[in-house]
Amino acid sequence: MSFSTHFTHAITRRPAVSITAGLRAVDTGTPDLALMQAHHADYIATLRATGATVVELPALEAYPDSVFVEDTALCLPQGAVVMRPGAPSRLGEAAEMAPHLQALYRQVVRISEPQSHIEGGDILVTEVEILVGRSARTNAAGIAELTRLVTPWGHKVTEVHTPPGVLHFKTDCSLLDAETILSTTRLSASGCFAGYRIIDIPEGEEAAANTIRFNDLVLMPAGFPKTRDRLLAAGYAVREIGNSECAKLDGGMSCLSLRFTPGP
Ligand code: CIR
Repeated sequence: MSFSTHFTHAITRRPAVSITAGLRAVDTGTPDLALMQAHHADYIATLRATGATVVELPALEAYPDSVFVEDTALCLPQGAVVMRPGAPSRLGEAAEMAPHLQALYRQVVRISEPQSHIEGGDILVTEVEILVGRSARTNAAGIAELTRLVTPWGHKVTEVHTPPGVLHFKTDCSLLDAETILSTTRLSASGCFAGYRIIDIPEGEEAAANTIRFNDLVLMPAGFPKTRDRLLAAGYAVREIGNSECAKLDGGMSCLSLRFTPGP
């Protein structure tokens, strides 16, 4: 079973009322909390339908973006790494996540150097390496510190680049199985996925690139029929989840959970 696609656990956090103050690159309207909650419930039910245990943490009003738990940690089979988000308003979210990881993992380590910044959205874990995109949120010091922490666990970190103007590396790509990556062409054109099979996002549907392979399902945002049909034709079991409200805050499928199998 691939550790990069199959998991026993996920952690999510309920959206806060303060979500309306969440960070966004472009203002496309105020997110509707009730609709976001309905989408979030569907997302959690879909994760659970695969047989996984989903921990639902309470909303954190002090952190408008805290529903996007992925950015707070990197979860690996050997242990968890607590991140140091590059967005100042999100820095405290990582400390809020740490005790929940400590409850499930024997080894929890931290990105701790003051100059280091790194967010989970910039990290794509595949079966053979950990790709980390430098971005406005993730810097070289953060990647270097992550490398020092996970090398003893047997992981290889490869530094890549998040395209300019794109929030996170995984805004533009996702792992579909041990060999296959779904990617926008603006990202894959950089050559960062050499050696993998690439499924291209159809032109105009770039916002569908952030999906998650979670056990036997691929969760993707609703409203991107060309991408859905391409994934179905490739043989994946696809579930479409409403993402209109998170999209207003540049969030997608991966951002909403930490996915992992705690080590022995
Ligand atoms: C932010 O700008 O940090 C949030 N509004 C969106 C975070 C999305 N997270 C992710 O892609 N992993």
